[in-house]
Amino acid sequence: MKHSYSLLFTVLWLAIISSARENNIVLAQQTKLPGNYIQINAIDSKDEILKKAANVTPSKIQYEWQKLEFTAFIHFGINTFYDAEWGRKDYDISKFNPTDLDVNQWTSTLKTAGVKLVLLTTKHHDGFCLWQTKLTDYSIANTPFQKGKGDVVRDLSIACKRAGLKFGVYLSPWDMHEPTYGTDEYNKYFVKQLTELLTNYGEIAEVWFDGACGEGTNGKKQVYDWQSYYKTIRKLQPNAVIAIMGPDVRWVGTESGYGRKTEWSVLPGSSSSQSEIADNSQQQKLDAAFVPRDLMNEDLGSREKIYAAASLIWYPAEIDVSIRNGWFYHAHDDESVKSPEKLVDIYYNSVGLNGVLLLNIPPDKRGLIHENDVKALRGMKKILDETFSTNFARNASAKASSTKMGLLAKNILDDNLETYWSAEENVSQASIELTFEKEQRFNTAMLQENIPIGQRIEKFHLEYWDGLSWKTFAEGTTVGYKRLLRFSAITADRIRIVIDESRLNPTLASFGLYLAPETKE
Ligand code: FUL
Repeated sequence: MKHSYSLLFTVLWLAIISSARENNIVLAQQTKLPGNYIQINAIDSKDEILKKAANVTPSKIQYEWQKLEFTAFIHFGINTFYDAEWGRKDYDISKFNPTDLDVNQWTSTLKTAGVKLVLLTTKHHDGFCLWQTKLTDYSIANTPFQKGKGDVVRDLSIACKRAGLKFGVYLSPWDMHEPTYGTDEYNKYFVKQLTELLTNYGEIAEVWFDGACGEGTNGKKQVYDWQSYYKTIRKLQPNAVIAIMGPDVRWVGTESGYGRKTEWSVLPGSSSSQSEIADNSQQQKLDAAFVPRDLMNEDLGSREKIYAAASLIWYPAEIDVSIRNGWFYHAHDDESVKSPEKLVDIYYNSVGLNGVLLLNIPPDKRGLIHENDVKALRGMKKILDETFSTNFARNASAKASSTKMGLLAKNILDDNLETYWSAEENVSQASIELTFEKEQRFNTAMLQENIPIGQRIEKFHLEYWDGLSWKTFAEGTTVGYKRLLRFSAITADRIRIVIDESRLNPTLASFGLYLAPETKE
């Protein structure tokens, strides 16, 4: 999928630039400042910038989304029946006829796997619509499926609700089929499509805009009016996050399932240097803020990056990857469905690296999630359940080297993310010692910062007491919402969490130690 990947990046960058102004206005209305946006002034010292960075926080909808951790993509449509990925503009859509479509099988499979939100490709680049739209004939209404009365968006939204899953829509801005594509008219058409989807199918928790922008029937590419799209979403579904080509959630930069070892949710809002923007108006500075460049860069949020920023924004990472080689179902992928061990590895490197995992599971021509995918998901869940069922740190006694009044170390051991430990103001290095009643054996650790007040930890390590001295058994850089670490099993009755570097005083909302079963990868 290299072609889609580089195209996505190029278009992502260009389109975000063109929409920066409107994008910011929408955000400024949505969140109180400071919140998920802080301006840097030309006179700010490095210390002041660091302090600002430590105080950028997620908006409410960004935080709610982050807590979902594990979400699923469903790529399904006319491509499924043509063995295609990007499709064509002129398919004979009468070929769309799933014989056994069962959205409840999708939701029960996903729910059992631990998924919290399901995102459906309601229209991919080919333009075929999976719902009863009044706007085009190129839809499910003109297929033999359920004699033209079917509506996969309706059925899946109902099934999700029933299963207690959140529901989201992928609507491709690129539309190869729609004749108005490439003209201003198309932007109005797209807003109407959004309006149908966001009005008729209950609560929508995520709207996913792809960066691909190819040619339409007239050979032209579209200039997308992102502002009108965002406005429509904010108005009709204010609790929905707008992802990828949107201001709430960013693309991690690959489609591999692996995030960065150092993953900041606080990013420079613009890569312009302070001197470049110094003469600009307030509005221009705001306009430039949400122009996150270099999303594929290894370093997005280090001190070096934020010192050069014009503003700072909370822009968390979503990590999308398919359980198969393709995004759509192909029978030839049946034997190369990712193994449970590989999926677990992806989980550690996405959810465990301060990201939200968006795992694609494409239903087949029957309209069912294939047996091999079901099996792989079950296997993944079994390993994760076996690992995370017992937290061996749960009953430890906890003592911190520094404690802000009332924000005690023991708060990291309850299951409540709202209670947390904090070091005192101006203390950026601190440790928490945990003592267990008896020796415990573990090979996995979990740390969570209290991100509603910011992401701060830059470097940490974990130590155990071997009877004579403290020995390091794991280390890392950023923590953010969640950091998972795996290491060779340790048996100990005392451990220390050492925060080596932090932007302001560090916090931790949760900590756990677990024993994962041996896996192949
Ligand atoms: C890409 C698309 O071009 C692929 O077909 C797929 O939908 C993926 C999730 O995003 O940009």
